[in-house]
Formats: sequence, structure tokens, C-alpha cells
Amino acid sequence: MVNLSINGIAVSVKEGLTILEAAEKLHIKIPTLCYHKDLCIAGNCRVCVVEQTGNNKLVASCATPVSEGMEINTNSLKVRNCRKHIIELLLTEHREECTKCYRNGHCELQELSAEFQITNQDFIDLVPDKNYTVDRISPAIEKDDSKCIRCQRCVRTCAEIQSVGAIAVSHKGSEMKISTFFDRSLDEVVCTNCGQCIVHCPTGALTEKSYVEKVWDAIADPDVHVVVQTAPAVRIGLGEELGLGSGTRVTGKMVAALKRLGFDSVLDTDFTADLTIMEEGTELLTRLKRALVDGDTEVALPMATSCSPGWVKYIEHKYPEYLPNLSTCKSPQQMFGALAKTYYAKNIDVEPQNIVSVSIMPCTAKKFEANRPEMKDSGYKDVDYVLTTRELAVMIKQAGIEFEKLNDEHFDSIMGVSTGAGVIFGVTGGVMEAALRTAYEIVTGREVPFDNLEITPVRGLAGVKEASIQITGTKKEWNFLEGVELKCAITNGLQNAHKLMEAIKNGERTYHFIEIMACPGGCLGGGGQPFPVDNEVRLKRMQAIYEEDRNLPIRKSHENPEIVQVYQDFLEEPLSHKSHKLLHTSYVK
Ligand code: HC0
Repeated sequence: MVNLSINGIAVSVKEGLTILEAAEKLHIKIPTLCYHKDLCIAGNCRVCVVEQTGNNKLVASCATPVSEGMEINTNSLKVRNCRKHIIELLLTEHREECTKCYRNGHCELQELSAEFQITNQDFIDLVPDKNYTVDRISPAIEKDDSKCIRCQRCVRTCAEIQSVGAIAVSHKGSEMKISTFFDRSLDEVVCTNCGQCIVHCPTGALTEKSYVEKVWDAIADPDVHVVVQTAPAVRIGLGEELGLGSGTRVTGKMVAALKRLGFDSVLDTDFTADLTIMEEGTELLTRLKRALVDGDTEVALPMATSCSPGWVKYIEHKYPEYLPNLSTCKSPQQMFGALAKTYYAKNIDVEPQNIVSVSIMPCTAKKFEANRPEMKDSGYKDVDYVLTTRELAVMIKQAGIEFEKLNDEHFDSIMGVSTGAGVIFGVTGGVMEAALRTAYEIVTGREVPFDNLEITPVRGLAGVKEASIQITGTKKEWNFLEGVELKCAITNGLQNAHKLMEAIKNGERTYHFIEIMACPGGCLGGGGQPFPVDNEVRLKRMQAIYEEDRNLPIRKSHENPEIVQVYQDFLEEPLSHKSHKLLHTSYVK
């Protein structure tokens, strides 16, 4: 242990901690900008300076380890003046259009300048003299260099968490900027649209492309029927964005709010998550049969999940030779879109061209996915507009809805009933767990032999998880699986996906089925979820998802009555001709 004093208070902390972390133990808050718990230390903004009494040195508290006998002052006159000047200097390079900025009210720089009462400008404003780039080409992410304070949180996120490297530092000194390959648009480089740069950016330099106005226009149009679907992780993120605390479950209030906003049908992506289990599970069993019975050496195993559009883009860029391993299933968002303009349209007797299909997602890559050329199998654009959890919160506030006072309401039917298996899609390991709940019962004809249906090896925030299931007592038609040890792996965050893919490529690991989600923690940690985020927040959201599952009356996809109905009335059976046309696709880079 190391003994030191901070602001005259003695504290004893573990060796290796930084001054910032030691101060946290005393509940002393030191302001930060470039620092983020998810990322390696950069120490480049210096906002966290503190004074080391004795030698009167100013040091960056995020980057300085504690040492025995250290005496630190976090609030001396020298510290306050220095911090204030740093903030003022950052503001000279930052286009201050707070009232017009997407991050107005959620900007860390704005918060600091309010705290330090920066009311005058002692330094020359550099913004008008600089030739800043504003990139609005991508359907998912906008990058405005005039708001950038060069803290490099986005660069570290893209490299460390996602192993993508779409953005990097270019130039030096006052010319230094955050750029892309040859300064091209994010739409033209290896960006996966995951939006992790957005949730880690302290200002409005990186934001999602907003479609809020388009959706308001559609709602106001009497000639169209606006259908909305809500992703699993939105129901445990929306309350947080509206001030209810991390991990608050607000499914019923969310539905009530969507109805008050004027959506004509309020439906659930979790319904098509259940449908994905039927289609993807059947696809996996078909692949296994081809490999194990027919001896087909061409069959691509392990089969990989395909519902995370950030992961799909990653595999296209980084491992194109593994594209055949991707399940051919579209994501639940896109399955929903294709059904909304076919099955659902017919059911409510509305012409598909008069349906506007909106989805609320915790994810920015879903905006990109909806715009992919592959996603028009209904004959129309399957999903017209994608809003993030944050954008939905904006609409709720604009409409003057007192969210916390709303009474719970139910999703409309059909395509509004879902199961616990559908909801756990929103957490890393959830697709795997949902698939195993169903596959086991189909193959053996017996109830899943796990307490409470909870398959714990696939749960948790670890980067790479493995599970294997010994299949015994199969039904006659599945006896080729008797005794087979089904090997699975689960990852979250693209850096972990990279590790897993390398292990597979090098022959170090073999699996039958892998689940990969692009964002840390899975969709609950998506790029469209509330700021700020770290593992503590992700854990609360994860517990909320599992609580949601435990509280649902049906917890296995194949038992969803609306899934049974959609096959009876429309799709016939998993992997049918109609399913193939509407629910499956292939990605060619
Ligand atoms: Fe997800 Fe999804 S679970 S990707 O993370 O599979 O975004 O929440 O909506 O589509 O269902 C995100 C979340 C979804 C889809 C579902 C899947």
C-alpha cells in the first residue's frame, strides 16, 4: 500500500493507482477530458492537473502514479487558474455553437466551461481561421472537426476497443487533427459504423446522423401508416437517457410513449429476434447435417451470427474469406422490416408503399444496415428510418411527455409478442443462450436441463467466452448429433472478435457456432445508447436485461405463439422459399 495525502486528507491506496484514482477513493472529483475508464491513459488534455506540494509541480493526475508520502492539492489557486486557462485554450479551437449542437446539454466541455464560469475570451479564437472538415456523407455517423478538442478518445476507442483503426491522428502541432485514410469520408473507409467513437467523444465532434425530423414528418402525414419496432436493449437504455438511472427497465412506459408520439403500430424487434432463432437455429442444424452426415467438406463452420451490422462490416473488411461462415439470416431489424411491408401490411390491409417502417435501436450501425442495397426484399426499403435510443428520448422530450408518470402499455399485435429469449439478444451471449434453449429442445425433445433456463457459461462481460454442450438422447431425426460436443464461442467488442477470428484462422480453436457482437457488452453498450458509459453502467444494463427475461411468461423462442402463427399463416417453415426470399441474404464485399 502507498500512503499519501490529498487536500490534507490521509489515504492509503494500492501501489500503481494514479492520483486520479486515489482521489476518487476520497470522493474528490478531479475534472477530466481525455481520460476514459474504458481506454488507455493518454494524458494529453491536462485538464486533470493537480499540484504536488513540496515541489510545487503541476502534474496530470490521470497519468501520474501515487508515491509514498506524496502531498497533493487538487484545488489550489495555481491548479484552478491552470485548469481555467486550459479550458479557455480548448475553447479557442472549438466552434462554440452550443445552442445548435447535437450534444448541447450532454457535452463534457460545455459542462466544464460552465463549472469554471468561462465567460470571457482571453485568447485569440482560432476556429474561423481553420479549414475544418465536416463530414455528413455516412448514413450513420457525422464527424465535425470544428468541435474536436483532439483528446483522441475516439482514436483510442477505434483502435483499442474495436481494432478497426478507421480514425487516426494526422499532422503535427497546431495542424494536428483526427482524420481518416487520405481524409476521406467515414463512409469510404473501414469504419464499421459501430458508434463507439460517439459514446466516447466528450463533445459534438462525432454524432449519429439524426432522422428525428423525417420521422416527425411521417407521423404527421395522414396518408401513411407508421410502424415502429423497438430493439431489445432500448427498453433498458431509454429510462437512463431520461434521467431514471442506469439499468431501469421501462418497456411498458416506452410503449406508452411511442403511442403518444403518434406511431400507428407499436411493435417489437424481439418478435423477429425469436424468428431469427428459428431460422438461424435451423440453418446451423442444416450445416451440421451437411458436415457430419453428407461429409460435405465445403460447408462453412463455425457458423457465425450475422445480426450485428458492425460485425458484418468488420468481417467484410478484415476477414472476407470468412463471409461464407456468416449465417445467411438477416438481423432481426431487417427481418422485421421485410415482414412489416409484406405479412403485416397484408394483415392490416394497408398497401406496402403506404407503410413507413421506423426502428428504434441502441446502435448507429443499424442506420447503415437499413441503407444497404441488400435490404429491399419486400420490394421497398424494408426499414425506412432508424433512430437511436437517444433520438427517441429527444422526441419524447420534444412532445412534452412526462415519461416517468406514464402507465405501462402493451405492444400491439401481431409482431408484438416476444419471449425472454428475444430480449436477451441485447446482451453479449444472449443470441447463443436463446439459440441453445431452442436447439436443445428441438433436437432432444426434452426441456433444457439448466436451472431456471439460465445458461451461465455464456453470460458476463468477459471478452471471449466459450461453452460446450454434450448432446445426448437426441430424437430419431437428429441422431447424427448423438454424442456430439457442440462447441461455441461468444465475443463482444471487435478487438475480441479479432482475437477470436485469429485463433480460428490459425487453427488454435475450433467451434461449431460463434456469436459476435460489435459493441462492448453487446447491444446494451451500443453506439446509440446514453452517455456516459463504462463497465459499471454496462453491468447494470445487463442485469436489467436478464431481469426482463426472468419476468416474461414465455422464455423460449419456439414457444412464442406469434412465431407459430407467422409460420402457419405466411412463412410455412424455417428456411422455406418465402423465408429465404425475405429473411435471408448474403453479403458480398
Ligand atoms: Fe441488437 Fe438485434 S440484439 S443487433 O444488439 O440480433 O442494435 O438491442 O436490435 O436486429 O433483436 C441492436 C439490440 C437489435 C437486431 C435484435 C439482433
